[in-house]
Amino acid sequence: MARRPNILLTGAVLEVAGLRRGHGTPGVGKTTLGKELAQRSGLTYVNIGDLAQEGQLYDGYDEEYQCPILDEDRVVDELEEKMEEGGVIVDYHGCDLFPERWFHIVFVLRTDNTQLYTRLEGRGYTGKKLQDNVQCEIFQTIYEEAMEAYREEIVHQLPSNTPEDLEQNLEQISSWTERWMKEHN
Ligand code: DAT
Repeated sequence: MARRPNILLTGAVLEVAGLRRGHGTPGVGKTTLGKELAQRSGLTYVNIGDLAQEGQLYDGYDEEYQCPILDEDRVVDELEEKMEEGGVIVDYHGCDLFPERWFHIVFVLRTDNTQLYTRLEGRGYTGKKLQDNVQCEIFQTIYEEAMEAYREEIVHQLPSNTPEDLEQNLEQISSWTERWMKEHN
């Protein structure tokens, strides 16, 4: 069977417990991009929040953020076999829980704060949850986390503000995937 790459789509994340380990995601467009990319490229889209929900891969409950806490070890075990086969697009708002060897490329989606704020408000986020998510986008927490967790050459930032950005990101990642497959098969 042809070798296919594994892609990580990540985005804004916060340092404190709760959201990053639960399944609330900070609306930077990972799901939209990931699902469309899967359709175009034939790769398999995996949303870590949904996976955890389905398998109840939780370890306790975070009272402050009012969401379940992800059991990271069980998530990694659950995905190991699929990742070894290749051809998986992983969508999660954190990145240092995954083994480095899993991914051939990592994309960190960036949304301007004003837009992120509006989108999150539209989802009903308020108070501390809203503040923390916007805050961490300002400080580029996730990008730094990605640069530490993976080889810098494979970590890329993608703007995710407009439908035009989405289309450009799709084209860019699709052609990268085709090139990767030509080189590795
Ligand atoms: P995430 O999976 O990161 O939480 P999402 O894909 O669910 O984000 O998108 C959150 C919202 O933003 C959703 O209403 C769709 C919209 N959106 C996603 N990508 C966008 C883009 N490039 N331009 C404008 N809106 C976008």
